[in-house]
Amino acid sequence: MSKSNDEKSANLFELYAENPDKADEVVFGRETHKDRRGFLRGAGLASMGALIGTAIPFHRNMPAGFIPEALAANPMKIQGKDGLTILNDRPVNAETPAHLLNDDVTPTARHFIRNNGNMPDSMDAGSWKLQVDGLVNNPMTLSISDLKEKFEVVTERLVIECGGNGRAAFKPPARGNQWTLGAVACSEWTGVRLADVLKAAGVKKNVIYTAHEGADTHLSGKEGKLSLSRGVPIDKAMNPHNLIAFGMNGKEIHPMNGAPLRLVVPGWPGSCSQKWLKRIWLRDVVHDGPKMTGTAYRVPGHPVSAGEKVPKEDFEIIQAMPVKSLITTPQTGLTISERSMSVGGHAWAGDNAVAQVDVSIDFGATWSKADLKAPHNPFAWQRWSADIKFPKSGYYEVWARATDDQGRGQPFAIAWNPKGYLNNSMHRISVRVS
Ligand SMILES: Nc1nc2c(c(=O)[nH]1)N[C@H]1C(S)=C(S)[C@@H](COP(=O)(O)O)O[C@H]1N2
Ligand SMILES: [Mo]
Repeated sequence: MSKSNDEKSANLFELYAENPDKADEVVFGRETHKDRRGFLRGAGLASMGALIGTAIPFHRNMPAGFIPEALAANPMKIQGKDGLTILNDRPVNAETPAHLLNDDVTPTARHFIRNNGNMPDSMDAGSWKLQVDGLVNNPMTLSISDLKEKFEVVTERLVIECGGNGRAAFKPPARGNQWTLGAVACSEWTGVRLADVLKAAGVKKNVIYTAHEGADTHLSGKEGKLSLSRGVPIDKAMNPHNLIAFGMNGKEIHPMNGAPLRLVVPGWPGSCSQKWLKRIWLRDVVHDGPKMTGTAYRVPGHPVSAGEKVPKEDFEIIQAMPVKSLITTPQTGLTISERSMSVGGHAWAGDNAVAQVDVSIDFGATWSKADLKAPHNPFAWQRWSADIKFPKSGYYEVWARATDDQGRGQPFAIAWNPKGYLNNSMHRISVRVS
């Protein structure tokens, strides 16, 4: 297993102060080539350029472990990303404030980033190969043009939410990235159906699980060691809305979101959606890759009290994500002079649809039904909106609560679990009426 997230999250600058060579390696990639004088070359230099947003003509003059001022002043202005809150720079983890997630289709610039390891050194679409093997009748090695030629290309809006979204609200706290609300997005993905590719490969009868591998490398830099390799039961894998995607919002996938090829397995923890996808391996056992075993992406199979120690064998693999909603407009903390206001946002419900959204302005004493739209396609989030009237001036909170088509709603309190997953407690914003 990897080191704890706390150890990993040492600040970029601390890391550079301690060991500049190591820092270059973890920040800019394992294959950070240095010549004899320690100058950064190759993929490492390319990654630095990507962070800065342009090439560095005089890079030969930069000493080892040198942080360009552009990064020092604004440590993580990631090219092609806008307004994200950086939680961790080693590896990069960044979330999006709720009010910047108001679009029906999340722009690439606002799509969160969750990296477990070092980004791959090469993300060249032309030479990319995907291997489909294991318990299949026809093992295949496919280029991206093979995928486009042999299979139907589809475009869908699909929600990806990190299993740890909302962890920051856990008391006592849970280790790991302290996501607040914004490790979720609904971008428009273009690719081929995972199910079509698996059918072409001919899945053998004894297959029970997929295993996904990406080209990113473990933070330790150890050769051949994967940072994360998860899988899903074959039934879930065959859902026609899972995509092997090569397009994001009408363009190529952003490097940090898995270019040039990734899985999108909506409804389940984001970790099932392998980025920089290189291999799909069909297995007759529950996959046991990194972050599949132990307590990773698992919760106790029974309710526990906050802070309780839970034996390992009580943990179960997280499957569908629970029903949830966000208030994306207005931004929390607003002061208004009128007594009425529109609120709105999105709601989503794992493998299910959202049936209803309600809002309250009196701390949950009374609720009124919001207007709720159908999803653009299954697994897209659903727009909701409501007009609110405030009885007098003062401080209010607007709460939103979604209910799925099985009658399951969002709780007020967090269902605490040791690893800080699945916090779907209600989102609330504050409003002052003057
Ligand atoms: N290869 C690879 N795939 C990965 C990860 C990773 O670290 N490596 N992180 C996973 C996790 S935990 C999440 S939540 C999603 C996040 O996708 P995004 O970074 O595009 O938002 O990617 C998943 N796929
Ligand atoms: Mo995640």
